[in-house]
Amino acid sequence: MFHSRITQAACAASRTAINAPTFSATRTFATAAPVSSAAKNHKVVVIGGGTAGLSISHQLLRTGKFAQDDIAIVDPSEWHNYQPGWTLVGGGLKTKEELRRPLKTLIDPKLKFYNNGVQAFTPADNLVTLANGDTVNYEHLVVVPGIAVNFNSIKGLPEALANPDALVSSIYGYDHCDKVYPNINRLKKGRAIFTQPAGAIKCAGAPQKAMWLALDHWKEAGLYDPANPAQSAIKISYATGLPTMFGVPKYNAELEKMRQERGVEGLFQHDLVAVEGNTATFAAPGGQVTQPFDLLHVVPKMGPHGFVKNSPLANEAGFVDVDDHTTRHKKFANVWSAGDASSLPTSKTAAAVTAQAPVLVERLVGSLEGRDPQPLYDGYTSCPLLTEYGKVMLAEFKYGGVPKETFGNWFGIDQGVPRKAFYHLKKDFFPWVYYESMVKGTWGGPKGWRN
Ligand code: UQ1
Repeated sequence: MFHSRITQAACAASRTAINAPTFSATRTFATAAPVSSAAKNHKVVVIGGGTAGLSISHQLLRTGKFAQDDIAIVDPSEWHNYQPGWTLVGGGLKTKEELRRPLKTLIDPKLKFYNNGVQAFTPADNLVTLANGDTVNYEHLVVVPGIAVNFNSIKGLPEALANPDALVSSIYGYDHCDKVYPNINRLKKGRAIFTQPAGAIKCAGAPQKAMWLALDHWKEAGLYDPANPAQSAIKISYATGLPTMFGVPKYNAELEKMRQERGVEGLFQHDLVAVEGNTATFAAPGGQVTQPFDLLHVVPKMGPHGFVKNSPLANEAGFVDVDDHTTRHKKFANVWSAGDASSLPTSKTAAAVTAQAPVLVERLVGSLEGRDPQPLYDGYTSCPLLTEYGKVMLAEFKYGGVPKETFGNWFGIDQGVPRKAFYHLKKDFFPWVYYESMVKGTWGGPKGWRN
């Protein structure tokens, strides 16, 4: 076989690490805090040490215009996860442990690191209150804490995920992503349902990536025949809160064709609300619908962190209210945002950050120096969509759902066609370049390496 999958034994072994005492997957932004008078002043305070936070902080530092502790990063996490890799964990292609690093090891010593949550923003006073009550002052604030995955948004889900006997799993989280592949292996017959919620999520293509890999696995195991799904041991349904397979018309047409050709039942505008035993309940246009399942892959609803949503920085939906093209806050000129926490109306991916970060950094530094540079973010984002083992459809697009294909432009190939070369980009190159370069501020995505 041309692809190497991790054995079930290795997956099972990795599962024991879930309960390792040193790890806490939940980003706890505590609200109760002792009063403290400690005040710290920084030129730039960056909220979040995720993909956007690390890229932006290090790109700022690499301009050479900042001294020791001029820039601070605030994040309560102990670990940094390469989240795009969790689909590969779901497919048995990587372990979750190899995708994470201790956050502090990724932060340049020239940056001040507050390993703490945020309690409140007071932008009128250029001040952030940390979870421990300390206050931090800034000239410019970059708010990039990502979004929260709300497992509690679906009744019965936390219990089902925690139950080792229930074939209910999710690639959306460190604690659960390594339950996905063993579950796929365990299912020998019956009905598998893969869900996607209505509303904004990280990487809108990932819910179906999990399904396409599972389908391919069952096909190889002789349990699923795409040409004859009715006679197959396993039946597959895709239940999505959205009206289509994908939000961009060009790629949606290919994926919808693929769904039909592969015999997958489409339950559109079906938004999962509850899991109970072997029954899933969906909110659908005509009212609630229940569906029996033998295996369920769930994508929970996601939304802004409370400390962003309940702050003066948020728009009505709770995202940091920035201009679509400049990444600058609409009301507070010294506040910026990018990535998942931002209001930027594009698909939430690491690829989007490769295009957003340089715009934010150039404009912020220009502003500190009294200049007004004019780079614009065009909405670029990408979804390397695994359609089977060994093939990826590299969807790349900008605002308006308009394709902006890197390799289409260079080599004249159609990225609507799943290809082996893109599979290796997704599985091997992106995880490597991410830790080697992107978190250090030297990766420009489709534009290649930057200084
Ligand atoms: C990218 O730069 C990147 O970051 C490492 C990804 O990781 C998740 C991506 O998925 C994509 C698509 C890019 C964009 C880069 C190229 C070369 C198309």
